Amino acid sequence: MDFSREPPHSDKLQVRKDHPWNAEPDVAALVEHPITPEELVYCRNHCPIEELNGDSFTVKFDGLVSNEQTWTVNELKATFARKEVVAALQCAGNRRKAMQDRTHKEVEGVLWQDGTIANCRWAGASMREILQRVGAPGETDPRMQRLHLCFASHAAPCDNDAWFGASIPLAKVLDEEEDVLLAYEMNGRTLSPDHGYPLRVVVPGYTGARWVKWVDRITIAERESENFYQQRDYKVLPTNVQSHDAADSEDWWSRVPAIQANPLNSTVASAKVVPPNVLHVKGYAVRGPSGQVREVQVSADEGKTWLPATITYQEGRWSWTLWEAYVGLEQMKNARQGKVWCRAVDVSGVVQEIDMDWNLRGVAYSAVDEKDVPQLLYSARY
Ligand SMILES: Nc1nc2c(c(=O)[nH]1)N[C@H]1C(S)=C(S)[C@@H](COP(=O)(O)O)O[C@H]1N2
Ligand SMILES: [Mo]
Repeated sequence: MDFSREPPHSDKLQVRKDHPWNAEPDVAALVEHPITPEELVYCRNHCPIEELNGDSFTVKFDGLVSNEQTWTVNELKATFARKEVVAALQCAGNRRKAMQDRTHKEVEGVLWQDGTIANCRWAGASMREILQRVGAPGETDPRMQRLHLCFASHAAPCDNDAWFGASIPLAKVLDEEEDVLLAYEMNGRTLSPDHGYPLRVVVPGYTGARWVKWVDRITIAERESENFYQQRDYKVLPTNVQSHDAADSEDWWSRVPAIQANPLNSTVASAKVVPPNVLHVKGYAVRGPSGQVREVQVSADEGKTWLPATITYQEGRWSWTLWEAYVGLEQMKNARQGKVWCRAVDVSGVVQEIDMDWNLRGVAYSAVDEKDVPQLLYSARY
């Protein structure tokens, strides 16, 4: 792989892997901003990053459409209205380290902490409108429930495949309320090379791996994307699959569905002592498949009692939720060994589970978060 043409990256991130470049922010700094500033947006790559030519770059729509089309970015902007959506982008590997620490068992993958999430204001063309223009099967078409929208990027060869690809159910895109975009802006500015310039897919509520960056081909198909990252990665393998060799030789990959929606999740991000005896705690939560976060709760007694946190930010259907809580230190047996737990509850009444089983790739970890108070105080940055 050729890493010689990498554009400069944010120096505010902690690098978890150099080639390809993978980095996340400190979570205490992250939760200080409702909309994540670009320099604190994590970056997850399976391939080298290049600054592509935004004037000549094109995206082709094909497959089961009546009217194949190829557009430049300027043509897209001229043809389709600009649509904005605030949505949290999150990697399936977010909190992977917590899974490893809690289950005392090694997981495979970049050892992400809690920082591979970013809440941004995305803008671009409505994918639904584009599909209508190219003559895609409509919502009343009997095939619609079986079809997939496949995204491909041929910008650079990846770790495990010659290109990067993903797919999502066509039904998700055809529903206007789902707000799927072909985006060219992040936080009011042209996308940067690190985050997909000139075009990336935005799939609110779905795992980051489906938000294909540098996307150059979009295809309606009867099958999911054939790409490695759709077929043989980003899956919650059963706990009894203990090694990659077993996953391959017993063909677990084809037996387990690809992760699509994010799980309901939350994290304790920072804490500060308010003298004499109160702990001010902050964190984030993120919605799962059954709706936006309604409530966040914290516990200072390892889950025996839960107190409601105050939600300080939430915007629309797809944003993350920021929260804070004041916990009396006397509620803890001993603040020096104390822990703060948090959990989210969504609008359907679904509550985060206390525990979650280990899986080989350490993906979709969404057990109740549990943080040591001394560690939180040590790493507080606000
Ligand atoms: N072309 C391409 N798109 C990609 C990836 C990639 O490696 N190549 N990584 C995916 C993954 S796993 C995630 S979590 C998000 C990360 O987006 P970000 O780097 O803008 O934070 O991009 C997704 N889109
Ligand atoms: Mo990811």
